[in-house]
Formats: sequence, C-alpha cells, structure tokens
Amino acid sequence: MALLPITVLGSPTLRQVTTPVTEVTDELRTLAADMFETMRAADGVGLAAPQVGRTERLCVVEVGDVAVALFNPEIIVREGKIRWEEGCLSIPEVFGWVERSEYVKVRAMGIDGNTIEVEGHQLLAVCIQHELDHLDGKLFLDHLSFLNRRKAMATWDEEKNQYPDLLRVLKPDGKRKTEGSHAVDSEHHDTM
Ligand code: K1U
Ligand code: ZN
Repeated sequence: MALLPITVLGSPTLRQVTTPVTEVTDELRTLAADMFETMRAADGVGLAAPQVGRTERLCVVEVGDVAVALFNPEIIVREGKIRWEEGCLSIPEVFGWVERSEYVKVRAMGIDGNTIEVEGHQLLAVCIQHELDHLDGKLFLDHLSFLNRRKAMATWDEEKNQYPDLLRVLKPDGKRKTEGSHAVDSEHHDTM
C-alpha cells in the first residue's frame, strides 16, 4: 500500500467531474486501499479520487464502524437538515458551516463490483455528501455564503504558500510535512 499526495485548492483536478467506473479492476482495488491509507494518515473520515489526482468516480468513507469504498455512488434517499462545520483535506486549516441532509442512503458499486447500499446520519451523512460533491468537482466552499467564503479564502491565502506544488505530502505517522510537498526529515533537520 502507499500514501498518496493530496491535491490542494488550486489544483484543476479538484474541479473536474469524474468518470464512472465500468469495472472494479485490481488496479482500482489498490487505488481504494491506498486512499484508505492516505485518508487515515491525514486524520480524515473520507477521501475522493480527485483529491489524489484521479478522475474515477470513487470515494472512500470511514465513520465509526462503517468503512467503505464507493464506486459510482448516487444518493437515492435524503431526509432532514443538519448544519456542520466542515473542513477538507484539500483545503487544510479552512472551515465553514454548511447545511446538508441529516440522513442519506447511497447506492454504489462496492469493492467486489456488487451493488451496495449504505445509509447514515449526521457525520456519516455529511461525509458522504461532501465526498459525492468532490466527484462532481464541487467543494464545501461552494456552499458558503458570500461573506463566509471570503473569510475562508482569506484563511487559505495564509495557508496556501505551504503548498507551492499544489500537493500535500503526508508522513506515515499522520503528521503532515509543514513544508508542503518538499521532503523534510525532522531528525536530520539543522537548527539555528
Ligand atoms: O474529503 C475530505 O476532504 C475529507 C473530509 C470529509 C469531511 C467529512 C465530514 C465533514 C467535513 C468533511 C474530512 O475527513 S475532514 C476531517 C473531519 O471532518 C473529521 C475527522 C475526524 C472526526 C470527525 C471529523
Ligand atoms: Zn474535501
């Protein structure tokens, strides 16, 4: 398995609409496993293919005891409303309140190619909606009011310099490299 670099805001892949998967191949199973590993290393609860520079309609979600890869997911039931302060692994340190459905049921192709249905409330429902947005090139920023989006973008303007290559490279222990995509070995880092 491998940790994948995460694309950050400004990367064109985050704005692309993904392409449906026709068959769950071994290569896509490996991609899903790598996405789980990357999501966990980043302390996330979800990750979508565009966040690792891929165009397939695939995301992974892990909330509580639900850990699932979803190929070609579609929401078939939604109920209620909830407001959640969201972040995004592709926009580190930026947060904003978003209104979502409180409950969703999603139908997708699972890791073995069979049709699966997953349902969830609260965080799981929010996470599923956030990930499905990624598959349509949408970000939580797009749901914010004009003022809140401006605030979020002001925060991002402070943060984005850490990612000159528009990539966020993770360390295996879950701590991100503060110098963006450039390798840093803290044990051999000169101090002044
Ligand atoms: O797609 C991503 O950027 C991952 C993102 C998904 C998300 C889920 C729910 C609300 C907002 C965004 C994250 O995983 S951010 C991490 C996070 O929200 C979280 C982490 C641990 C516990 C609870 C939430
Ligand atoms: Zn996100």
